[in-house]
Amino acid sequence: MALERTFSIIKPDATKRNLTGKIIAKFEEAGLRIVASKRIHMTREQAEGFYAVHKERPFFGELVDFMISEPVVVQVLEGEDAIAKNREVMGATNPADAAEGTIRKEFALSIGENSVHGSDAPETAAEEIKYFFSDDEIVG
Ligand code: IDP
Repeated sequence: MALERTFSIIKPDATKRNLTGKIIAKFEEAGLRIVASKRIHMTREQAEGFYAVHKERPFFGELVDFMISEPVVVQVLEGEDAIAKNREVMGATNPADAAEGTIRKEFALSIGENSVHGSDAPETAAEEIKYFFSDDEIVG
């Protein structure tokens, strides 16, 4: 199987509780390689643009407020089947439904403050990577 890249965000609830390293360890243990990484404080415009697909959802305002409440760590993860592998390591959106050993089971606080974002398909992965990274920031 070919190498694939996916986009990840370590969300404000996790950076605030100093869980960045523990979450990165989960990615690496799953065979995902971090080929780009930066800590940023998203602007409201950036967060609204990133989550534009959810703008009609009732939780959109709450989600944007949360995503700009603290810094986040945006990353590109590379590996075989990286998109599915990352979704598996993340666990279900709602930590109450997440499997044992997943990031959201161990660390997430709620369905909204759920510690990580990960792309859900090749098209969104490509778009999301481009939204935050230029080609020269990704070192495979
Ligand atoms: P995903 O992050 O597992 O792909 P999505 O359904 O795409 O889940 O939702 C995007 C993000 O929106 C979630 O990770 C979570 O932070 C937030 N979210 C989803 N559902 C709710 C909700 O019911 N209340 C508050 N926030 C939510």
